[in-house]
Amino acid sequence: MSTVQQRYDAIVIGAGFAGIYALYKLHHELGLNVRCFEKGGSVGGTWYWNRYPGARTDTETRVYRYSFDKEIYDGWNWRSRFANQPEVLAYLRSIVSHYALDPHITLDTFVESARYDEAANEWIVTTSEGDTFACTYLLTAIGVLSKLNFPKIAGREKFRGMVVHTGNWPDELTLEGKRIGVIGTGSTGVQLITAAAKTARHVTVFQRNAQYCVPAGEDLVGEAEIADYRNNFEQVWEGIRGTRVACGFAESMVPTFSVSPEERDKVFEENWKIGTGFRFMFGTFSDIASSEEANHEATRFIEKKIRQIVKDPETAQKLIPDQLYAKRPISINHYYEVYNQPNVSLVSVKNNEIVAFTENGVRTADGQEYELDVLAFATGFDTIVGSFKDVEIKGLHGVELKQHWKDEATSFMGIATSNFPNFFMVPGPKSVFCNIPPGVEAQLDWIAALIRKARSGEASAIRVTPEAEREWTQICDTYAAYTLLPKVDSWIFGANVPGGKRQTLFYFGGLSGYRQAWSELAKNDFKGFLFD
Ligand code: N01
Repeated sequence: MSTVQQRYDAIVIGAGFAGIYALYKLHHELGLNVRCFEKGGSVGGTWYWNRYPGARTDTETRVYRYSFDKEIYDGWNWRSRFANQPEVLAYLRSIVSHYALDPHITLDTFVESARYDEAANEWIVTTSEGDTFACTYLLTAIGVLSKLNFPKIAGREKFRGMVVHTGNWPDELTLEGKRIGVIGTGSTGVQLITAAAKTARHVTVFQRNAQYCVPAGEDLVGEAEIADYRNNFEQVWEGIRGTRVACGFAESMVPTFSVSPEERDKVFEENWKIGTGFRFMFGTFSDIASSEEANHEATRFIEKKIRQIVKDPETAQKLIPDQLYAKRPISINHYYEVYNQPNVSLVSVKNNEIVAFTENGVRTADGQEYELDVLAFATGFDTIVGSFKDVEIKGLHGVELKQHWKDEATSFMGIATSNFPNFFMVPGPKSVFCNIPPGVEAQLDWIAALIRKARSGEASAIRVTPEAEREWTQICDTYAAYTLLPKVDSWIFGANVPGGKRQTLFYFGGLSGYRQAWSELAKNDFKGFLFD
């Protein structure tokens, strides 16, 4: 067994949105001695790896950021309503340098294992560099969507072109003048397709299930609007924390069928123009994501738009989903329009899958060959649980996290799990489903409160009771059942990866409900957590 090189109060794994805030919170606010290990060559997490053309946020820039520091908000010179990948990365790097967090981050280092040493009450962490460290508190901030889902297609070695996954896009790869195939039409696929259609010689889209796409809206933010957000910073964020999806718009309280058909269409039309999928799903009417009849009204409207925009009726028909509007909503400008371009073609692989690579491209089950220079997999990720698959984490009595989760990935409050003392996940399974930055801020603010409480009472270990974990699991299942989201297969329920286990991976009570649940816990002396 290798010797411990250094002891820390806390180790944070990952330097994306969650890891950076964890480091800030524990080091700056709690004054702990913290080390953060990041497998990438830069901080940024998702925004470091997902460098494909067209990658950008689809939540407005003003709310796709931290709320903890108004100073940074004031000084940040932003104009894009939806920050693109380099802009988000630059923003995260600016936070790291503003708070002088760099010296606490070790890049290019993958944490391979972490083991709880009960006698010493410390975590022993080993890295890809062969180093061993010890810490009291271990925090994973390894991403919701970071383990690539890379479906296998036979004959890869035959293909003379390039194969990439959007979640690990090579810097040097440009698409200009090339024939690109894109597998997948989720949020990533539609961004890549729309961007590639501008410069590629040809884009062949391999679509399994179509999804409902809503325009993102205007690209730029005016100065008056920015000044308004800056002047009302606290009120804006307080408002956001009181909503479910926390995306910065007023969520509707109006049921779909409480208004006339004409009024319904007017509301859908207005929101189609303003843009964003989340607003279309949650800002139009209160029950689009919970009532099938209401959902059908929204899909009828989007279907009409698709038929109006796409000139070829056969292509339009293929682009119309035959499922409920119940995946994570997509926002994208000019997506349906690209199918009117001669350099874009749509191939349905729903009943005609890609069976093999050939020397020059890929072949579908019907024997048709598609010639390509690049094949891009925009096939998504193994949600949350996948992020833990490559790290061996052992808690009390040497029990492995994977074993602990063999029936279901569970947690209490989405951050901690029984048998794993002083171990926190941001986010872990059954975390709040909402805009990521305010979601992780809420989690880390409370983790910091737990650690503060433990240290002030001289408790050496923070644990979770199995009962609390079971109860939270039930709460999450109950909220999920109120929605239509479990009725379609998607990454939200882990149903997107081959052999993946369908389970409730999120808490659907919204950020407001989640924060409320924490406030009540705090009033109740954090019942469910044990301070030994
Ligand atoms: O992944 P997805 P994503 N053969 O799982 C298809 C966030 N995000 O990377 O629907 C053929 O949604 C699959 O088809 P089907 C955002 O939260 C945010 O696009 O399963 N196709 C689907 O079309 C988003 O929701 C932004 O039938 C296969 C696609 O691949 C989340 O990331 C931007 C296949 C995967 O869609 C994930 O989005 C980008 C196969 N074997 C992403 N396997 C922002 O704007 C899978 N597919 C902030």
